[in-house]
Amino acid sequence: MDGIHSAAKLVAWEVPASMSRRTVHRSCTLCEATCGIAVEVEGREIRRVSGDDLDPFSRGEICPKAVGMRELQQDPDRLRRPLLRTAAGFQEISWEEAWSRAAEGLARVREAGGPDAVALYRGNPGIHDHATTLGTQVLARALGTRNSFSAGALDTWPRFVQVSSMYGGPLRGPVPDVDHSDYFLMLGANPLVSQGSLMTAPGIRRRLRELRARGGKLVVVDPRRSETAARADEHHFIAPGTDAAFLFAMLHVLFEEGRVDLGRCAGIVRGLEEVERAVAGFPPERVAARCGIPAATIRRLAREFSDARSAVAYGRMGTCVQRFGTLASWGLDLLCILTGNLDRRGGAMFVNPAAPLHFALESERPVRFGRWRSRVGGREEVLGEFAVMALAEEIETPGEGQVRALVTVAGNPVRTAPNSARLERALASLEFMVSLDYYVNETTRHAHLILPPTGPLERGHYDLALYHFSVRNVAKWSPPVFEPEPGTRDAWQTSLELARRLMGLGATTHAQFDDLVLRTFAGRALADSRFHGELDLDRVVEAAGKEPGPERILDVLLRLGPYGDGCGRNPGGLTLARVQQSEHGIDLGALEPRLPEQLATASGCVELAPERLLADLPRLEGWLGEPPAPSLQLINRRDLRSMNSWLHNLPGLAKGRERCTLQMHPQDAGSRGLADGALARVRSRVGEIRVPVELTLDVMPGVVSLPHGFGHDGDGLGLRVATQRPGSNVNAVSDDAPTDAPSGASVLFGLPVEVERAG
Ligand SMILES: Nc1nc2c(c(=O)[nH]1)N[C@H]1C(S)=C(S)[C@@H](COP(=O)(O)OP(=O)(O)OC[C@H]3O[C@@H](n4cnc5c(=O)[nH]c(N)nc54)[C@H](O)[C@@H]3O)O[C@H]1N2
Ligand SMILES: Nc1nc2c(c(=O)[nH]1)N[C@H]1C(S)=C(S)[C@@H](COP(=O)(O)OP(=O)(O)OC[C@H]3O[C@@H](n4cnc5c(=O)[nH]c(N)nc54)[C@H](O)[C@@H]3O)O[C@H]1N2
Ligand code: SF4
Ligand SMILES: [Mo]
Repeated sequence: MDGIHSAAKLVAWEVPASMSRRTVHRSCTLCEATCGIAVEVEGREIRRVSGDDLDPFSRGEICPKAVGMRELQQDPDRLRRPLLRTAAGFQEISWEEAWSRAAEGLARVREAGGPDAVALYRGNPGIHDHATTLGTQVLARALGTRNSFSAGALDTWPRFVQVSSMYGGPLRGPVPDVDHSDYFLMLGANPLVSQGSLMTAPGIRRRLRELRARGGKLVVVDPRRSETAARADEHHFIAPGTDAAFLFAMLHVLFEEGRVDLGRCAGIVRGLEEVERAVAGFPPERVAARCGIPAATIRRLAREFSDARSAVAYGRMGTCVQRFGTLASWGLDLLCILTGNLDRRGGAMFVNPAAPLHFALESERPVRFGRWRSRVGGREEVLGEFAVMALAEEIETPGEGQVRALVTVAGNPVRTAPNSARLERALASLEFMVSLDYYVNETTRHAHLILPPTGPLERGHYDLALYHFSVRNVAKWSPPVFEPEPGTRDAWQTSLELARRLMGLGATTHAQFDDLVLRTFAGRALADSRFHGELDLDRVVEAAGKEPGPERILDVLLRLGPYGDGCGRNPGGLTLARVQQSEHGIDLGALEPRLPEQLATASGCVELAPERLLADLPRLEGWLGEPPAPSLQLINRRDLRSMNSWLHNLPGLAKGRERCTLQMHPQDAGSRGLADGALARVRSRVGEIRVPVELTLDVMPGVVSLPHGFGHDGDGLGLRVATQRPGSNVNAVSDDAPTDAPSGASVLFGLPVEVERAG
């Protein structure tokens, strides 16, 4: 496992070469790293998947999951045709019948209960496929429901709310300029396993190694000595949920010691005095004991950070899905800004994506939250959605607008959302449910219809969403490796077929509808682009050509983007065709300073002290004032060969030692009579699970760690490999009640649990 590069050899699967072999270069779509892979095929057989040495971004690096691209393509359990649930189980039906039945079933519920009676849930893999990203936008519009949900409230919301509040929109935040940084302070992220998140950085292990090799320093702050922490210059245990306090203490030191220096941001920030007042109450000596980090260490880290030639503070799941996720995310950016490291080489920098998608998430500028509220819980709308914890209550609670039907796209909320048993009961009670998914899994087993997309190597691919977070500006098109298998339909077609029917446009042909969709996207992209006012929409639509499909939209986004040909206004600029000519992808260069044009705030400044964030300070103060809870605190972890709740059905990734263990400090285990390997019962307000204990000094005393995404149990799953080693479902014990106030996101890490010997 040492060296991601050598993993390429591990996963290689060689057979003798033959004349008919060919190699297709493309990107791996299994995580956010977008590594280039070389797929060697013979007929429809995949002979080998390895790193693409000529990909300018990933330079040959891959991780062991890359083999999953082959196994997923070939998995006999992966669905190829639509399934209808009948009394005798799931049965294959024709596509025409499937689309019609799906649209009719949804329309029926909508007619009886209004548009909000149909809910939509979009899962994580949808952002790894441009056709699904764009297609589900069309579907969402056709459904017209306010009951729209995604994995966002289990993941990015605190960061997106903070970034929107400070810079004007969710995709406008900075990413670490890891390749040039001299000091990397990392809280609550484990990129050596996750491969980076909201930081698209293929080969992150190499990048961090290079940072240290050039004299830079990597400091990791995490309640677990993670795989990344183990390779850092320093690791500090921190008590879960105390990151905001820790970061405010560092900021306190900057003010106290006269170290505040805005650098490039001078003159374009607002609210510095408010920040000074806000952190005045957080001297290191006050928070040290609660964080578990000595005051002298906090002071030293603040000085080191401000003295470094360039420095960046980065956090991910551990600073998001915790009790004070938005405040912690705020603290990270403030630390960069107040030390002159925002928009500075080696600091936190802004990406300039070739195919910008800002308009897709920014219905207003600056983005506002809470424009409407959920019916039952009164939860605020965030980026056009409600937190997925509201889904169960909206299904359970009768009355006008009650959710009676659901569409899921590429998601498994019955395993990935907290209090999953409650959500599963709710889904089982629905009148109608449609899932666009590859598998019959814990969620889709409740669907009346499952509509699978084409295989992962049967589609073209562009990392539309992830390139908004890449640590270099890049553009790469991946051609399909194979023609789609006969009898399959792609995600785009299914989305549009459903949308067209739901919009009552049955008389419109698919091609006409595709034109309409193109025009809508092109209009929004044009209004958003630097060519606004210079080009008219007809010209843009005409430039995109006549071939239906999501690639026309991609072409428009590239042409109107910062490097685009402007549909002729900027000859020599990017078009999709030009991107396609570069087999290994195009490097558009290192991140460059982008202030102030990056900003979409009303003031045109970086808002250092947004009202929504300031308003959460009393909650933090109150919590710090209470004595810490006596129970153990549960945090989660990820596994290198897994991806959230899926990929467990792929034999090459499922093998190896048991991964679903409760990591526990010997001190905590001893006092409960738990030996290594013993079966523990983990209990919370919402449920209990049984799981083997793994004793380790790598977790902080008082903290226990479980992986997320397991629990492939119960009836009716079409996962023959995964069900052999089901593991335990952490979300059976994750409480769905606690939230991070400013974002409404779930608190998944740092939840209280009781652990005892299973009798
Ligand atoms: N306790 C706890 N809960 C968590 C987390 C945690 O750390 N701890 N992490 C959270 C995070 S960060 C996330 S992102 C979520 C993920 O939550 P979800 O998005 O709900 O779950 P996934 O496991 O990513 O779901 C993947 C589903 O998509 C299907 N799929 C894969 N590729 C495709 C495709 O191309 N098209 C279609 N149509 N379907 C496809 C798979 O078959 C599978 O059913 O989980 C969250 N939940
Ligand atoms: N192999 C693999 N790769 C993945 C995934 C996967 O499931 N498997 N999932 C993908 C997805 S959807 C995402 S969003 C990313 C997530 O990417 P990361 O956030 O990098 O991954 P996590 O493992 O969730 O890391 C969170 C870290 O936060 C720590 N932590 C927990 N609570 C706290 C706290 O209160 N404070 C601090 N400072 N730290 C805390 C945990 O111990 C853990 O080390 O990974 C992606 N990549
Ligand atoms: S790091 Fe991510 S993108 Fe790269 S090979 Fe592994 S799973 Fe694929
Ligand atoms: Mo995620």
